[in-house]
Amino acid sequence: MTRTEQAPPIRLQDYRPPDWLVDTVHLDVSLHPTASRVRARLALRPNSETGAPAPVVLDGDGLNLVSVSIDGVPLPKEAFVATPDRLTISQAPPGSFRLEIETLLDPAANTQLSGLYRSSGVYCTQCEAEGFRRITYFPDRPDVMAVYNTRIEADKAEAPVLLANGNLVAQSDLPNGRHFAEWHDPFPKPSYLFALVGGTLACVSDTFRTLSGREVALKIYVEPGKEHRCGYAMDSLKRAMAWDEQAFGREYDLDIFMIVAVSDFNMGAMENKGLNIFNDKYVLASAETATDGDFASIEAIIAHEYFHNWTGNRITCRDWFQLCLKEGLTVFRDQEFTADQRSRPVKRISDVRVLRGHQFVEDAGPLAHPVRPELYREINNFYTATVYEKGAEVVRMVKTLIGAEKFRKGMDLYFSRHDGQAATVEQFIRCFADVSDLDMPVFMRWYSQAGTPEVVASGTWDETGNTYRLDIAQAVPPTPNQPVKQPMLMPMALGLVGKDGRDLPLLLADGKTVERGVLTLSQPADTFVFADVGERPVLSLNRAFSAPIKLTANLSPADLSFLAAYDSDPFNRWQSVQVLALGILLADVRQTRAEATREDLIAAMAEILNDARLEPAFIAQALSLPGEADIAREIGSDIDPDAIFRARLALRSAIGQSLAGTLEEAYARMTENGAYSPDATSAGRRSLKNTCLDLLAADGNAEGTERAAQQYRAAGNMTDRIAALGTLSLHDTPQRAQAIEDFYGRYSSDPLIIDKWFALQASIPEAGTLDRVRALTTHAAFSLSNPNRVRSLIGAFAQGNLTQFNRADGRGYQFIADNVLALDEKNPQVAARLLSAFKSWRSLEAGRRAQAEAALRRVASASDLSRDVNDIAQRALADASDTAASS
Ligand code: 0A1
Ligand code: ZN
Repeated sequence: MTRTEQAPPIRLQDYRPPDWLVDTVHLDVSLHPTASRVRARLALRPNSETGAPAPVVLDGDGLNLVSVSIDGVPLPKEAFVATPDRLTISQAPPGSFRLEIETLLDPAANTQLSGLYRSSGVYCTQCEAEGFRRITYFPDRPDVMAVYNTRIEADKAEAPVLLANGNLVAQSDLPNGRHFAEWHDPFPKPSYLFALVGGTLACVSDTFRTLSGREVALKIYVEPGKEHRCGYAMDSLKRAMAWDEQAFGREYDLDIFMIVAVSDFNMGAMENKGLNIFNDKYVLASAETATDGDFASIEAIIAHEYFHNWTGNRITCRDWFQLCLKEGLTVFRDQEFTADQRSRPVKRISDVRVLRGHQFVEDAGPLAHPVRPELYREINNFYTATVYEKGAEVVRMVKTLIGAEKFRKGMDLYFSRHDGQAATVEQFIRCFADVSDLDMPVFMRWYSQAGTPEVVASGTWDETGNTYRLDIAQAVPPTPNQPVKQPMLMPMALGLVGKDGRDLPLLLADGKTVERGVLTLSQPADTFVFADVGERPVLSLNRAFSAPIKLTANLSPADLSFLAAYDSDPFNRWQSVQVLALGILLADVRQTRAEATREDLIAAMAEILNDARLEPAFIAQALSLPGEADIAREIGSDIDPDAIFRARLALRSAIGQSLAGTLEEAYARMTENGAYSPDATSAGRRSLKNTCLDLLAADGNAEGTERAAQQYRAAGNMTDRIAALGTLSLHDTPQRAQAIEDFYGRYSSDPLIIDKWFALQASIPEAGTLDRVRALTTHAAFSLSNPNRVRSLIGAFAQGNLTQFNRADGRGYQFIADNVLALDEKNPQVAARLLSAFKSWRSLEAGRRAQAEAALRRVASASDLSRDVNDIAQRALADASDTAASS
């Protein structure tokens, strides 16, 4: 089979327990750049659950077998069949036995960055989802959990540091400049959590005392010379460890916890047991090199990987369809951590921005899939916003539906009932159903039905009866292979806001109570009548975004302005400004009249800007309009990205002009001269300051541009410098050219900072950008082999520059298609992610749609495509009414 030919898909309904279990794995790895030898000794045992003796069939991927033996006796050639992708022993001995396999690997040639590879001279592994089979033949599925012992041997000069999961049990020098280290991990784990590292690395050490008083050694390994940039990561780790004890009662379980930062990594980071491996972008930070956003990402990702120790590692997934069991839950946990460490409302707003900007877009296009997919061809393509972000929303809804106390009880039950197991989503939700009245079968639809529910709410006050009637209808739109949907069970947090801004009591006319301010919806249409409502209230619905839905409510511009100023729910204050803005932007794009005027919006913003009780980070969010992708999503079809850009620019300019005085004042007030601190309050002040800077320059006036140029030159930290450069980059002036050149001169020796320079230039919404990006692909600092470089230049262009990727002449699509094909030969995972930039192509206007389709078809018809890219291309092109490609 060539790479392009399609293997049959993997289906959830076909799940069968493994025929063989592995109790222990002894790995003996001898590292060499082009010829690393791996000896694996597996203790295999027939799975009593599956009955009859079965052949041993082990997964491989591109493997080169040297030898195989059973219980110490080499297997004759006719006793097994080995291909690069599979090892089959049809006549296995009865009962348990020891299987020894030797394979030979070429880490230097491994450009896919899956399995064992070299990153800037450091040996490392990436085994999720199916990378372990690139190291040795194995039942590479998460429900096979084994205890691992890993012995690594290497040239001491080349790899003085040798790490693997668990605790170090032995190490010693060997003849000929070689040495070895042996690690033992006592916790049974699936193969995707295996890791080893070897190389020249510096180590930053600390310790953490657990709640029960055990001392854990903490180690962060980085490229020598970068130790001073690990402080924030270490601090975040210790705070995450303490938080998990307090919020979830979870203590760390090994005596050592290690993090290794590498510069070539397909994703953000990986939760290997006791040995997390990170993209160095999410470890290294200092005031001079990293922005407030980078610091926040580091804190969140360090926490995320650490939290996986319980949600993912101690309790793992039965199969890859259950991916959201670990990812959705762990994202929920890291979101809660950040909310507690920083500002809960601001965190909620930024999470919802991400959800709408990525997940809602995915859910509305050809790549839409349920939180738990029922079928896949390439699992690496399902590490998506839907599995992660919508997956987290589903867990959040459980908590909102049953309340914090029962939620904690359910979590405790989950940990005690399933510790050490490979579990399913049903088993997880069952724990909550067992401690509450959660209607589990109906709630499970969140896992099986794709698409963003559309909810329409209408409230009316009856003056004579002093009642308020709320009608709420919901529908879930059709998605690929799911034309018809059932209603969802969702928590609807609400308030009825009285004239003085205070919430009126929520008394249902039927005598039922509204617990914790949350209604439960489960029908296509629900009606609630509230009693004793003595004044016309303003409806504040879906507070804190209690359900991940698209909501339309009968609120007038006056109601929205009122909520923006007075709602006790900060999320809905922000949301009301967004709704006002969206109405104006959509009307501008469609050339219709908006209900709300620009003046309404600007007055609402002014009110927030002048509200001294609000935190600056919140104000910054309220002054930031919906993004171009949000506007496109609301429009839904026949999208003209240029019209969207023009409308948004015009509105930003109007805000900047009308509020100039107030914005200038706030800019001055938020400016600090002291030493940089990455804490949330200081970051919030910078965020507001830089939002003001940008709005003041939106219309391109000379004073605004000069202010940005000035800030660029004087900046004492990366946040202020890159923000100023971002504002300058939107205006084709001599200051921009100067600053772009200056930036490269200052930071050319630091690839992570040059990534910002690439991304910024790739995001310029101007016709010249494509040629600029094309030229930058030949820049000495660029490389198609490094995922961070690819994402910052080509990825930023495709995902973050709506007008230029979607150029009417189709050249943006052609450029991305060319790069997907070039990249596919090196790194299919990253190539497939880049191709998913086409996920909204069907909603474009006809001309662009045709251009995008042509580019997609060119990719789809290329010979020798990877399974990764082929899968995305096929699904993106599948006709909405045609189920052939995806079923
Ligand atoms: N489990 C990691 C993400 C991850 C997924 C796949 C990878 O390689 C294909 C690497 C990392 C997390 O959630 O952080
Ligand atoms: Zn994760």
